[in-house]
Amino acid sequence: MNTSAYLVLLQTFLFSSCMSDVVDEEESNSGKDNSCAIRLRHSGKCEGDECPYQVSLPPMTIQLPKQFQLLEKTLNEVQNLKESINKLKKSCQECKLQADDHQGKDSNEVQVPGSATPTENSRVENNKIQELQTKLNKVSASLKNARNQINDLQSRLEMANLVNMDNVHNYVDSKVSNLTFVVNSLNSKCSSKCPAEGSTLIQLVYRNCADHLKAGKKVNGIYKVTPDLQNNTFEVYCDMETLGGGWTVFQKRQDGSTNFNRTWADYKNGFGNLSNEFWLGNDKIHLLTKKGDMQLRIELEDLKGVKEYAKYKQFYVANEYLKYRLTVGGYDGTAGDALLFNKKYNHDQKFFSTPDKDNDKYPSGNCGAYYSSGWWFDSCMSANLNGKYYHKDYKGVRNGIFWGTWYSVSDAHLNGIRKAFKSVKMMIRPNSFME
Ligand SMILES: *[C@@H]1O[C@H](CO)[C@@H](O)[C@H](O)[C@H]1NC(C)=O
Ligand SMILES: *[C@@H]1O[C@H](CO)[C@@H](O)[C@H](O)[C@H]1NC(C)=O
Ligand SMILES: *[C@@H]1O[C@H](CO)[C@@H](O)[C@H](O)[C@H]1NC(C)=O
Ligand SMILES: *[C@@H]1O[C@H](CO)[C@@H](O)[C@H](O)[C@H]1NC(C)=O
Ligand SMILES: [Ca+2]
Repeated sequence: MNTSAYLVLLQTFLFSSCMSDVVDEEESNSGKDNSCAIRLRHSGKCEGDECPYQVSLPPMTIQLPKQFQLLEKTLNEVQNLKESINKLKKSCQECKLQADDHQGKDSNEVQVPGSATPTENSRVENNKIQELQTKLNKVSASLKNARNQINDLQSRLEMANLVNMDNVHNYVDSKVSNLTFVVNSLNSKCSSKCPAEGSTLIQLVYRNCADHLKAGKKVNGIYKVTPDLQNNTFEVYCDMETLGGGWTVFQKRQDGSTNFNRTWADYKNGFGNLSNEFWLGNDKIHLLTKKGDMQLRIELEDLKGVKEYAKYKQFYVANEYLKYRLTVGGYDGTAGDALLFNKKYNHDQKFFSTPDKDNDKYPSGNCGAYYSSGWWFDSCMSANLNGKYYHKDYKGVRNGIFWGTWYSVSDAHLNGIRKAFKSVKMMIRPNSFME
């Protein structure tokens, strides 16, 4: 079991409907039984402000050690957040009514452009949103603190390896994403309906490039994203043009300026230059894909300028504990399905390997070292987009950028000549995104 699993327990308890739902209280009476699968309660005597807790997750119970006083603090802050969201919601409705009023009156008047000053109402709205944002940040920081404490408990809880953490994980993720969704939609509803608020749409959390696009950003470039409130905000490159835009790019090759023959640590944290060639980093790719609804799009261009693409409906990279295992499927495109080539060469469900870390399926060597690349090697590969950048076709070890269904493994007529590629791009976008 890993660290995030304990955080999951914490989150589950924070966001589970047992605490009554953050926004829709009217609906919380119904379906109480199945929404309340996980419980956390005091168990035993407190010593000072340290109380033992017990998490019940039928059919098992986990006894948590005492250092969980932070839970209460975090819980209170979530409670506060809940209240401010409700307040915001209420004032939002008032605001909307006034906005409608306003429109009614306006129909007989001539509006002078630029003369409208923000009403008292919208200023109040603005403050509320800022307040809410501050609170959200606080809760996020508090969750990070709680995680540190939970880290200390990791080894002891490792014994209790009975829970199917995937289920818990999914349950919590859907709760958290729903909360974020509700906050975001509430927020955009409010600021778009308020008079004189203009086109400035304030968003609390941008999870990825698709969120930035929805907020009106239409220019390719570097943006900040927070895919997971418990983790950090970081920069990504957004492709806002291809097929409606909203793509978070996590790999780019175009001129060979960045060396991809790198260590596990480099692939974990990312390397290169977001404006040019880079690998975003496996931890970040994990955070971006963990909600499980990302599609992958790969764009390839050969030295003659011919362009092909491969897209996959499903794309998920697990965390470091699971060696960044790849889940990929649902191919469509023109370049061929080189990731799931055949029984022998299949990159789905393979671990990540680097020249200094052999997690591959090849028993007598390290594919990462042999092909100078970090990749989800099988034994070894039918695709490797992190290979060496060659400026022209080459011979010898096939350690260049490789996509086995385009320039095939068995192209006899190529006479041992390896094809080089001019550019490669790997990027993701939520499946729910509407073009
Ligand atoms: C998200 O929350 C809303 C309002 O509480 C609810 O109607 C909806 O069913 C929830 N969706 C999911 C996927 O939980
Ligand atoms: C990759 O790096 C290793 C270790 O630094 C080095 O021995 C090897 O020659 C490099 N491969 C290429 C193709 O540059
Ligand atoms: C990244 O690349 C851009 C464009 O090539 C360049 O202007 C910038 O200085 C580079 N940044 C770093 C940190 O190397
Ligand atoms: C997310 O948090 C984990 C645990 O603290 C950390 O190992 C990881 O590097 C973080 N990821 C990012 C992208 O900051
Ligand atoms: Ca091996």
